[in-house]
Amino acid sequence: MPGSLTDEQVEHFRREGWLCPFDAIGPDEAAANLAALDSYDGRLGPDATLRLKIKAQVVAPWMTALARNPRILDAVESLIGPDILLFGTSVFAKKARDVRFVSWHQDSAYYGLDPHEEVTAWVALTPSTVANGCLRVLPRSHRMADFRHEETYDPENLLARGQTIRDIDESQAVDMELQAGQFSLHHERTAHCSAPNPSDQRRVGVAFFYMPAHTRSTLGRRGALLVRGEDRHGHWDRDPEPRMDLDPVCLDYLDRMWAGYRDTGVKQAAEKGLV
Ligand SMILES: O=C(O)CCC(=O)C(=O)O
Repeated sequence: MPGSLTDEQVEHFRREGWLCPFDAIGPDEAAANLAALDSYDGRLGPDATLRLKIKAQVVAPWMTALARNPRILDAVESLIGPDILLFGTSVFAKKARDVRFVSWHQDSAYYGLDPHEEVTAWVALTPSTVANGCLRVLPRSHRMADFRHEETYDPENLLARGQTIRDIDESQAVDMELQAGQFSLHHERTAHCSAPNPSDQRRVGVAFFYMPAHTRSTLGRRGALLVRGEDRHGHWDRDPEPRMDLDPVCLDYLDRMWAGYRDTGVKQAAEKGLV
């Protein structure tokens, strides 16, 4: 498939379910994006990042532009082809000395996508290292059976219901360390997590969820954003695009979609016996 990845990298992704690191934007642009996120604190609640879930690309034009970053899309195109829809975007932020974490989970248990070909590009806006709780993956887990998730509702878990896979062999995990402006890639079925941040440096990243245009929703009609190529299938309505920072129409959409995702995505996981 065309795109920026070598055959070896594509083969690694197909076998292992992850790849990194790649350059997306420079450190200055990462710092500017981080400053924009910080400026939403107060306006979107005490910690704006907690509201920037599942459709966070609608919060501002710069975020939608980052979702369309050609370096990210060139890499993603190598994996899922030229017709690319953005299913969604979530911000994952840990402050310095933050006890919050992300438990082991598979996104495929909750996203309601068929087939499971979604690829996440996790873009670091700060350095993301073992010391401050970077993203960790379990190699080859995307080829294992569906894992069962327990819903813990742990308030320190950054996931909506604290959905957790138990008994992961942590000795096999890979830490996807990144510098600010770099990104990693992981498959929708790859089990992943991140530890608390005991360090003095915060850790902030934006996860973009890309899928090929032929993907169907198993949760009824929903929206997505065409970010490259053509949508010849019409399985998805079109997500709105922000006209300005904190566009009120888009914020309303963001809140409704996040509430719907929490309710129906998790319900479907329960029906499939995954929670
Ligand atoms: O950033 C994190 O710690 C978790 C990210 C995550 O769960 C994801 O990108 O799907």
